[in-house]
Amino acid sequence: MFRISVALIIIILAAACSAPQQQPAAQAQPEQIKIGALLGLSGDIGTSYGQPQKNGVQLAVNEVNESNYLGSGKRLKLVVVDAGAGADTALKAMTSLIETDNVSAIIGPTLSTQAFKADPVAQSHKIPVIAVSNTVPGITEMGDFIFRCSLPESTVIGGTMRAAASQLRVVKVAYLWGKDDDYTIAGYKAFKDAVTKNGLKVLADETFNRGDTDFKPQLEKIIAKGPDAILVSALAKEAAAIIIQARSLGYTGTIIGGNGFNSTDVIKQAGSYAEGVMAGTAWNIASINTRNLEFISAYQKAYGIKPDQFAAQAYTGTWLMANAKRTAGNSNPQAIRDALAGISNFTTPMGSFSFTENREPVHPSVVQIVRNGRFTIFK
Ligand code: 1QQ
Repeated sequence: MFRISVALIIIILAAACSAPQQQPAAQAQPEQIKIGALLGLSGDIGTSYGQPQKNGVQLAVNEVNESNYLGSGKRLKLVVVDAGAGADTALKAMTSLIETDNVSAIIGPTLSTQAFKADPVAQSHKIPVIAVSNTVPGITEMGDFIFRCSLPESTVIGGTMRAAASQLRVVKVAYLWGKDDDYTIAGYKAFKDAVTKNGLKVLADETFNRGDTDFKPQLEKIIAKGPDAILVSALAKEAAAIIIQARSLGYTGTIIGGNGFNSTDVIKQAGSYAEGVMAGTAWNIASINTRNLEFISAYQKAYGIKPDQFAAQAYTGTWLMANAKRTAGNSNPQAIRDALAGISNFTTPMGSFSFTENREPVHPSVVQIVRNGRFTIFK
């Protein structure tokens, strides 16, 4: 009896020891590759630029992760910070992304004015940056870790003014530009170059400051001279107010803007006054390349609204960064930088994309005009 009991206990113990483990096998945690998005999510640029940019970045990160683009076990981890609307806030946010969050690459910041202050921090830490909306000359000259996928204002405005001169027979023009922001100053200079190249006649040259809301004194002077077109270099909030006030004062000529006009928020704010407004752009919703159609439909599905140029560029910049990370095969910022520099003919919603050896974008631009409340391609 005793022997049977001992044998039974031994059998039970042996069975218990060899029983399969009940705890689930420890899952290997995916390797997190941190990417920072430094975007102007508040102040006068939050709704017009920062928000669509955030949507674009987030959509690309989701797609990269869901498709296992970086290889199994590797995931992008997105850290979004608000760069605010000014240069000092951008500098602070850039410093915290690099020194506290330890990101290995950065998308942004929204304004060139912010980039000139914040990007030197990334350059000195040798962390690669892709600007997705900076259009002022000199951005990539800050250093070999600074790239951009946003076409410089000079490229885009040149095409717009050629089209205005040849197709709309614009001959006499007036300038209205912001004199305290790097972008609005660069836009003015680009307009001036294009005006000279096309042999146009300048009737007036008026300025304003960022944050101004009343442009009637300048517009009255301009309109009294009778220009065929007013060339406006302004950020979104001022752009919408200028369009509304020019039309309210009875101006019926052409209003031409630069990159600052390319937010759907400008058209929304200006409503029917925006009809006929022209602007050069790096991207247009009517471009029917397959990658663009995929992007537009994914964006609409995710957010229930249509993307604009700022969303498209942020989405593109994030995919470029993901591609560089995949090529690099690790999170080493120097390896990511080198892989970015080698990108050529990458398929994006903006067309086939390459960087020049100076880290500037190469892809087609388009001229657009507002018709029936939306941007359409000007032909
Ligand atoms: C710049 C711009 C602005 C219009 C971006 C929103 O082009 O600051 O360079």
